[in-house]
Amino acid sequence: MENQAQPIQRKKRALSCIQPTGIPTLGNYLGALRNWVQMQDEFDCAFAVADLHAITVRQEPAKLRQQITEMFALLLAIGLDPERSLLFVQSHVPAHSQLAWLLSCNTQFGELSRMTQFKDKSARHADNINLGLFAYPSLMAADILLYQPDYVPVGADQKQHCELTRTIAERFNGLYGNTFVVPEPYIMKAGARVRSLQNPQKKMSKSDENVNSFISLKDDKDTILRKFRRAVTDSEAQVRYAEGKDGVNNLMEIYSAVTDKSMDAIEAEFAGKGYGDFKNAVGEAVAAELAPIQDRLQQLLQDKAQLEQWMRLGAEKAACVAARTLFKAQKKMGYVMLK
Ligand code: ATP
Ligand code: LTN
Repeated sequence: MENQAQPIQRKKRALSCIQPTGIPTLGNYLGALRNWVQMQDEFDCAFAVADLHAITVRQEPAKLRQQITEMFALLLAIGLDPERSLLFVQSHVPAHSQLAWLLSCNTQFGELSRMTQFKDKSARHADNINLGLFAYPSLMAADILLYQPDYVPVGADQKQHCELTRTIAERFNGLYGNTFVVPEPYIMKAGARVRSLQNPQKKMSKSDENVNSFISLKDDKDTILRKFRRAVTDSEAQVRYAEGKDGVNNLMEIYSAVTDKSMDAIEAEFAGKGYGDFKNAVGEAVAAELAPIQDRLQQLLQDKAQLEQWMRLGAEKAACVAARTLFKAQKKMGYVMLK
């Protein structure tokens, strides 16, 4: 039938956060941040700097303050658009802490005890196994559920927390009536596991003691070229993607992720050439990808007033969305709501 009204399809929603615990690496960028930029076209997106999560591990106040600002600026520098997406700092929206308490009372001790991140981090920080570190997933569930997203784009390491968020949402909906959208983790394939340049059996990690093992998003061109030159490969001296060639495979994956070239094209490009030329090309390509981001980051950090304005805009918009969900949750649980 002609002219029949079509139901309005709302865009699917996505939400993710990153902790301001240091300068992100090429791994964080290729595995998470870069995908967030692309997702803005297809989804209604919200992205936050998870600064409340950061203090589950001891932070130095002056350094934390700087890292929050830098991480927020970096999100803008990589191309997240504060006019299209919701971009904010978690601690600027009190509803996160408020909903976290309600959700904590609906999260079981046994569930939290099973979280591998809690086990890892409490082993690494044995002198500070605090309540917040244990309760981390119920704050993360609050971050997510407040914005009613359909998807949560994260790396594979966050899947367990996302599953617990689903459990908490389903439990709450079952006990008090339908309140939260039950979201799904959204784990991307390309760049999902960038490996250490010094030990390609391990993932690239910003907390690695060996600075040569990772590319920081703030490394300059010379540093990037030098780190790739030193990257561990093998003695075969042939650029090909194959089992047992973890170092070369990793460099090929990085090169492919930044140039969009296929593995076959890369093998052809470096046929008959040594690793020296190949490593140099990878370094050049990565430096070229990061240079505009670094320039934008420098500019953004020079104008703190403008940055603060973006933070304020994000906080205000986020607070509106979050307040609605919080109100609904409080009311369903039996609280007396003042009009
Ligand atoms: P740390 O190095 O301190 O252990 P991290 O680098 O794992 O931390 P997070 O801030 O916890 O960083 O992660 C931010 C996002 O980047 C997450 O979605 C995570 O899955 C992703 N990520 C982290 N490391 C890599 C990597 N080597 N390859 C691909 N994605 C990664
Ligand atoms: N736990 C995540 C950071 C994080 C997050 C979130 C991710 C905090 N809140 C909400 C997705 C959605 C990490 O350690 N990378």
